[in-house]
Amino acid sequence: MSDTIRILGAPTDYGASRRGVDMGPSAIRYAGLAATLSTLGVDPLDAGDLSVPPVEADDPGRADAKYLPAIESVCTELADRVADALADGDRPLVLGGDHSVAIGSVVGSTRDADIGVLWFDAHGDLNTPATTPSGNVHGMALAALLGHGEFASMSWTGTGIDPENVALVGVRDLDPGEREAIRDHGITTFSISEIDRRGVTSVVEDALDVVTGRDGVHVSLDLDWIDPTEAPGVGTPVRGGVTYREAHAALERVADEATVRSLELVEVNPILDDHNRTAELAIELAASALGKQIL
Ligand code: B3U
Ligand code: MN
Ligand code: MN
Repeated sequence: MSDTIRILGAPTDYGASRRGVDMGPSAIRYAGLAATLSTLGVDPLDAGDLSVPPVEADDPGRADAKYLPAIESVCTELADRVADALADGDRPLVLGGDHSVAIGSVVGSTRDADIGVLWFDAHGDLNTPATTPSGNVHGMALAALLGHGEFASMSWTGTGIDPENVALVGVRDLDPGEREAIRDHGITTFSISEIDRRGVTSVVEDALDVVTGRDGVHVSLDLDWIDPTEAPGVGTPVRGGVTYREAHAALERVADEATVRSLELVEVNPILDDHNRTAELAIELAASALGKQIL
């Protein structure tokens, strides 16, 4: 793999109930993404944004999976763009957008490979249209990738990823149907309480044991994983997240122990942010995940 990071913006908010995450890619670029990546000795290649029709122009359609056809079209294109980047030897860095874009990133990343998925999130994103409390597809992205419920019959979400190669880290807000999904499908899940008890490094090492040893790892970083005091600019803030240092420690372990094949930064909402600090944090954490050295 070359040292080029191919930046792909996916400015969507179809999967979220609040406007603003569609501006995430701009906010992250404005906060200095390319300059930070250059200091790591990698070559940032900005491939621009996918074209996404404005949400106002579309009807949400079914209440239990809002904007699903629009999400399908964005994710189908994103999957191709991610797979193309990898085929050219570049590493894709996807900028969301709400977390539904992960359906495109992971489908693309897994197309010609056997990968693990590390999902850092306050939420489980394991709802299906049958269990969702909101109808928002960002709360279903991981379930879609694992082919749960109705997603089993949708070809555009299919990855063939084994639930054994997935780890969910730092969750603190699960819906009843998501708890059932974790139990029924045996998804390795580390709650925020486990991080409290054992420390983030030990938890992330266990998560890495689950997801490594294949063609690399896809890191899906939902910024709401971090405490809202540090990351206020997210669509659905949940109190009690990981601290700034814990977040860095976690992603530094990922860089040390895994081959990061693809990465995504999602749910940055500049409308709700404080002077773009959540976008800045997203960049810093990407740098840690890509092997930034302090000394
Ligand atoms: N679990 C809830 C809330 C939620 C999920 N992801 C985010 N919020 N960002 C749902 O709507 O599925
Ligand atoms: Mn999420
Ligand atoms: Mn979340």
